[in-house]
Amino acid sequence: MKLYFMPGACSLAPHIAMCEAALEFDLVEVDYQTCRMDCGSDYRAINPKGTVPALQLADGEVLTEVPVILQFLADEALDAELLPASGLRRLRALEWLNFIATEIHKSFSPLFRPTTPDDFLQPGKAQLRGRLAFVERHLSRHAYLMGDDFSLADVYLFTVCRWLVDQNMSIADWPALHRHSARIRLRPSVRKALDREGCT
Ligand SMILES: N[C@@H](CCC(=O)N[C@@H](CS)C(=O)NCC(=O)O)C(=O)O
Repeated sequence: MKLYFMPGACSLAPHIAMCEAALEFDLVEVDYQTCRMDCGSDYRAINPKGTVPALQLADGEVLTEVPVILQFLADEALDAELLPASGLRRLRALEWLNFIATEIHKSFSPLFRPTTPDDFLQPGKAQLRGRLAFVERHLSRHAYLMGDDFSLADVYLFTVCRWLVDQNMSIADWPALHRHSARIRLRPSVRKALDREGCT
């Protein structure tokens, strides 16, 4: 398998997942500005959306969208128990993946864009704060998003919360979220993936 990534971007989540599952894979870095890969080719030939992550499977098929790739990886490595296998617990985990994707991950996107007008930035940050306050209430009662069990939802949450610092927002404003991120960061898979992406 081949994971197309940009350092520190949302592609960090599947990268951590693959390390967590001890799967074999190659990494291909995509340049944010040019959308080109190390070899010089245009990444849009792999993923026409131009976004990372993309996961190329052994048969050449390409999967995109973080929650979908995370589900694929969890199912590839069932023994690693990265997501509940089925039933209501699986749906609860998917609720978290979807919430992180649509309400947190995508709340960050306009904040990073240099073209976003100033009068959008403060409401955008306020919306993000509201979403994080919801997660904070949950994590003040549970060690992980799925309760006592670590899952890839935690990995995705960790990945997007790393971006708070880029927005001059302190994760310490959400103490339970802060503790959660610190706990996830301690996992060898997380340290390995961060290291390979040249991130702290
Ligand atoms: N819905 C997509 C979003 C992916 C996304 O926004 N990726 C960002 C990095 S976090 C990206 O590739 N940005 C580059 C761009 O938009 O050109 C997914 O879940 O994979």
